[in-house]
Amino acid sequence: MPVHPEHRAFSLDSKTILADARRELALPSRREFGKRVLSLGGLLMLTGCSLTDDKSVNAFLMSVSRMNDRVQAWLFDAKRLAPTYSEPELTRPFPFNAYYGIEDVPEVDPNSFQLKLSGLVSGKRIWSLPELYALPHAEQITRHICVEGWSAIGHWGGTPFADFLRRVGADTSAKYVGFKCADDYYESIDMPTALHPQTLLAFQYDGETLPPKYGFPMKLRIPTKLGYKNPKHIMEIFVTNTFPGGYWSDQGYNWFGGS
Ligand SMILES: Nc1nc2c(c(=O)[nH]1)N[C@H]1C(S)=C(S)[C@@H](COP(=O)(O)O)O[C@H]1N2
Ligand SMILES: [Mo]
Repeated sequence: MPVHPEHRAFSLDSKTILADARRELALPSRREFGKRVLSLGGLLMLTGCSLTDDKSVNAFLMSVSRMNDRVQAWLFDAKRLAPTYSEPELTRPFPFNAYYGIEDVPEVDPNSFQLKLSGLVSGKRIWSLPELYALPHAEQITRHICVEGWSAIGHWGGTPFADFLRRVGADTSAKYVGFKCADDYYESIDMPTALHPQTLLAFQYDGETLPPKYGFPMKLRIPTKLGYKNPKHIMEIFVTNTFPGGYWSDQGYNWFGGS
């Protein structure tokens, strides 16, 4: 199983994780949580897992993470704004990151590019880049936080994603918005995050067309979420009620990924 670069140095040892979980629940500070909310046994009953082998430990941890998604979704305040910064605070150079090296960044041809919309969207037409560039424009200077332990302040320009979803007739009562990318990356987000006022379909970095390394032709910039929830090189956007998962969350990272 491919491992996020941060975790390449050590592997996931199910016995250690279980011992940690037991120790956590036994801590005085956690005891109340355990008593009032759930013990490890209670969690096991709820998730229907037995923890007899690595596979069931994985399934158990995944279902705890999905419970955590629901708690995070419930705690998410649709109007609370991520901090914004000023021009002098920009991180230069802004880091590049992907599951591959910079020499393998996908090359998308701007002349033939067509953004595809699918799923629960009434206006399923294709969008060219000039049409997308003509949409209402917004800018933001926000902090991108990567789970690998770095963060950087960047300046992005594009169109507010909530406006775009409404313009194309997306069913905004649906649960998820999913993204397919020009590389093998894919990601999905909950609808309240998709409609958050700072969620931006970004075509620009630092006042210029988004360069290939930062996600040409477009990325979704979500300052309320961790870096891996911000898909670059978006080729298709779909709206669905079926959980689509994501490149890293399907490998054990928490799907909600709030920052
Ligand atoms: N298509 C695609 N999008 C992606 C990734 C990727 O590998 N492919 N990596 C994610 C991760 S983990 C991070 S931290 C950011 C990095 O974005 P940047 O290169 O603009 O810093 O892109 C995210 N979106
Ligand atoms: Mo990341």
